[in-house]
Amino acid sequence: MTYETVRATDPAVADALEGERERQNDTLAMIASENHVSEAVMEAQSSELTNNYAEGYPDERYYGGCEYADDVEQLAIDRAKELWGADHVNVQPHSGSQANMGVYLAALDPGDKILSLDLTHGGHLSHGHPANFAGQVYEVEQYEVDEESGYIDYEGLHEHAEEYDPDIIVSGYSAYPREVDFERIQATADAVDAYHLADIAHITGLVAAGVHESPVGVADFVTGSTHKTIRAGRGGVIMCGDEHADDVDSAVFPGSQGGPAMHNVAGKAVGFGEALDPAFERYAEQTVTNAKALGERLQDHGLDLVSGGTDNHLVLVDLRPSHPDTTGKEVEESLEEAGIVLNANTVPGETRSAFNPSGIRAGTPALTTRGFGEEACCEVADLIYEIVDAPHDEAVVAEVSQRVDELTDEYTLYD
Ligand code: DSN
Repeated sequence: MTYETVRATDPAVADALEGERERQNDTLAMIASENHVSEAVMEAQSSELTNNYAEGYPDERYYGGCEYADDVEQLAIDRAKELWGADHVNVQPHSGSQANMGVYLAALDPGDKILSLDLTHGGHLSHGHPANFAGQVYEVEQYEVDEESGYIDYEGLHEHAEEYDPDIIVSGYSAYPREVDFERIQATADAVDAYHLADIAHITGLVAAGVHESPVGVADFVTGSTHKTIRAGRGGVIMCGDEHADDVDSAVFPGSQGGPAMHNVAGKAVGFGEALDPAFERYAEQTVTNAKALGERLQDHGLDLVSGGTDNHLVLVDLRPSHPDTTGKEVEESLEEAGIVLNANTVPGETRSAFNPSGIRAGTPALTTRGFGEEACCEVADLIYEIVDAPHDEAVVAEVSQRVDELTDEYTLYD
C-alpha cells in the first residue's frame, strides 16, 4: 500500500504512515497480541464504508443507504459462523474489550458479581480491573494460577465460585501459555448457576483452525478480537447461542455503541474469508509449533518459562530465577533497540510493579505470518537470550540488530 494520495495533502501523516510500514518491515513483531494483515484486509478497511452510518443490523437499519453495508456485514457474520460454528455472531464490537462490555450488558445488572483471573496472573483489564469500567460497575473477585505450576488452579476456582456465588465466570486470558479447559470451567459455572464468558481474544485463530479446544457451544458467551491469531483487522466479535442473540445485539447497539465501523467490518469479512482457506489451518498449527520451538530454545539457554512451556502462540518468561537483577522493561527496551518488539509482562507471584515487571511475553503469530519456521524461531530465541543476558551491552545490541536486519530481509513483509 502506498500513501501517495495522503502525501499530496498531508505529508506529516504520510511520513508517519510510511515510517510505521518501514518499522513493521524492519523489525520482528513478537507482541503476542499483534499480527500483520493482508493488503486485501487493509484495502477493505480503507474503503468508502468509513463514510456510512449503519446503526442497526443487516436489513434492520435506522438509516438509508445501507445496501452494501448489509452485504458486507452479512458476509462477515456468515463467515464467522462457519469459522467458529456459532449459532449467533455479532461482528460490530470495535474491540475485544467492547465485546466483553456487550456481554456484561447483556448478561448482568450493575452490582452483579464477576469471577475472573487476576491481571497479574494473565487476565485482562476488561475482566474487572478497578481501573476498567468492569471493575467499577460490577463486584469482582479474582482467581489465580497455581504459582508453582503456572496452570489455572481449576480446583481453587471451583471452591472460590462456590463461596463467592458469582453471576458470571470469565475464562480466556491475555498471558496464559496453556490450553484452557473450557468444559471444566463450564462445569463450575453450571454448579453455581453462573454464566460463563470465554474471552478467546488471544486464541480466536487457533480455535477457528481447530488447534485449540473451542468454547463455542460450551460457554454461554464467547468473545474474541479479530487481529491477534486471526488476521481480520482490528476489532471484536461476540458469539452466543440463539437464546442470547437479541440481548447481545441490543447490548452492542444501542447499548454500548452507535454506528458500527463498517470499514472494519469489511476488513473482518475479508480476513474471515482468508481464514476459511485450508492454508489458515496450517498457519495456525505452525504458529503453535513455532512458539514451542521458541520456548524450548529459551529453556535450553536456562530461562524459566511460566508453566514450563506453551500449548499456544505465546511464551511467558520469568526472568527472576535466571536473571534476578534484570527487569522485563530493561529487556523490552534493549530488544526494541535491536529490532525485536515484545512486551514486559507481569508473572504469577509478581514481586515488582506492573510497569517494570519481572517477565517478558513473546508470541509467534506475526513471525509465522512472515514465513518463519521452527529453525528461524530458534535463532530468534538465541537473539533474545543474548539481550536478556547483557541488556546494556551496546556491542551485543548491535550484533543482534544486524542479525535482525538479515532476517527481515530474508522474510519480507509489505511492499
Ligand atoms: N492488550 C492486549 C494484549 O496485549 O494482550 C489484549 O487486549
